[in-house]
Amino acid sequence: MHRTLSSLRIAILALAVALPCCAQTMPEHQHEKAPVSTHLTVTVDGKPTTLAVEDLQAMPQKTITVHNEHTKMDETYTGVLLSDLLAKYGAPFDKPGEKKIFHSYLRAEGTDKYYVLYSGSEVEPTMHNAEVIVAITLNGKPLADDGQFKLVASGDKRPARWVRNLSSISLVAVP
Ligand SMILES: Nc1nc2c(c(=O)[nH]1)N[C@H]1C(S)=C(S)[C@@H](COP(=O)(O)O)O[C@H]1N2
Ligand SMILES: [Mo]
Repeated sequence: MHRTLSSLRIAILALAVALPCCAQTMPEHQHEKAPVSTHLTVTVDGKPTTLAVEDLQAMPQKTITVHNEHTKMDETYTGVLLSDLLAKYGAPFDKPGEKKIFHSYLRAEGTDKYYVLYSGSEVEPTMHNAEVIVAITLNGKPLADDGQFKLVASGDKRPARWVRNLSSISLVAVP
């Protein structure tokens, strides 16, 4: 009898310790921390160029305000249009270049290896209404935990294709 009581006490104690820990399930929009991105590699025609945040700061800046469906907040991002980056590093969207863009996809990857695809046409503002930028600030401040670069698209209903801690973008032609 004595024995049963004390093991019951131990069981209750163990439950009391374990419960608050199990209750800490993460809200849907929260995420594991990824290593902070400090460089961005842009690859066009298999040729990689590694950029620092200063390289993007020196380019024309684009600001977009988007609604983050997970945080339920409006967020204002500033950075460089992805199409400007592609044009600068070998994929201009001009008459000779447009076929290449039409036949290519973009693979954008974060430091945690999370990656998403966009089609070439979808990131080209002369083709598509929504804007895709490589952001370097959020609400006027550096991105902090989201790294130095974050891919943000104004046309998506939820932020799943926004890539925090963006570390590489490749334009890949589909034969
Ligand atoms: N690097 C990286 N970016 C990512 C993810 C990820 O796991 N790693 N998850 C995506 C998904 S599925 C969502 S819903 C949003 C959520 O980001 P937030 O919590 O910053 O709003 O980030 C997207 N970008
Ligand atoms: Mo998500």
